[in-house]
Amino acid sequence: MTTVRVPVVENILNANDFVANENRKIFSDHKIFCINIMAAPGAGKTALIVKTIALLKKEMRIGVIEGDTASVTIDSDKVTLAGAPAVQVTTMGECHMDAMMVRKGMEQLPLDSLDLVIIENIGNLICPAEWDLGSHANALIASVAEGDDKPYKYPNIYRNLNVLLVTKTDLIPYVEYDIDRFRTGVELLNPGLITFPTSAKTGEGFEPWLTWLKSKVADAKA
Ligand SMILES: Nc1nc2c(ncn2[C@@H]2O[C@H](COP(=O)(O)OP(=O)(O)OP(=O)(O)O)[C@@H](O)[C@H]2O)c(=O)[nH]1
Ligand SMILES: [Mg+2]
Repeated sequence: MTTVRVPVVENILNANDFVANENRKIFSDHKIFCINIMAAPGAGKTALIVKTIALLKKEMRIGVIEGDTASVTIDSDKVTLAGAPAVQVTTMGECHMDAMMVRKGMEQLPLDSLDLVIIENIGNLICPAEWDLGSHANALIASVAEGDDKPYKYPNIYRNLNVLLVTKTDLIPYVEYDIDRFRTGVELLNPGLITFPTSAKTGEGFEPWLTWLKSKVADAKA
C-alpha cells in the first residue's frame, strides 16, 4: 500500500503556518518571548506554570493562554489566582491547539504590558507536535511518573523541541525511572537538547529553568 499526503491536510497545515508566522511577528513586535508548553495529560504543566509565575512575577509580566479540550476554567483559574492574566481557549474536543486559536487568545491578552506569554497546550504527546503556534520556543514536560521509555514510544514530539523539563523529580524514589535511559532516548532524537529536571512540589531545579527563561525574555527585548 502506498501512502499519499492528502492535499487538503497539507493546505490546512500551510494555512496554520502562515498564521503562526504572523503570531510570532506580533509577539516579537511587542518584545514578548512566547513559549509553547506541551506534555501528556497530568504531567504537571499547570503546576509548573503556576510555580514559575509565583517565582518570576516580581521581575516580569507574564500572560498565559490556557488550552483545554472542554470549556472548563480549572487551569486558568489557578493561573489567575497565581497573579497572571489568563485566557481560556477551548478546542471543542480537538487534541491540539492551532495558530488561529492562539491568535484568538492573544487578542484577549494585554500584549502591550507583557514580557512573557506561556501557552499551555492540550495534554497529548502526539497531535501538538505537528502544529506551529507562533511561539519562539517549544517546551515539553515529561514527568518521571510517565516512565523513562517515552522518547522511544513518542519520538515525534521530542524532535522539534527547544527545551525539555523532566518534572515531578520528587517522585523518583517511588517510581521505576532510569534517567540515563530517558536521556539516551532524547539524545538520539534531539542531540544536545537543553534539559531541566524539576519538581513543582519542592521547587528543586527551578533556578536553572528560571535563569534560562529570563535570558530568553531578555533576548526578546534586545
Ligand atoms: N509530586 C508531584 N506532583 C506534581 C508535581 N507537579 C504536578 N503535580 C501533580 O500532578 C497532578 C497534575 O498536575 P497538573 O499541573 O494539573 O498537570 P497538567 O499537565 O496541567 O494536566 P492537564 O492540564 O490536565 O493535562 C496534580 O495532582 C499536581 O498536584 C510535582 O512536581 N510533584
Ligand atoms: Mg493543566
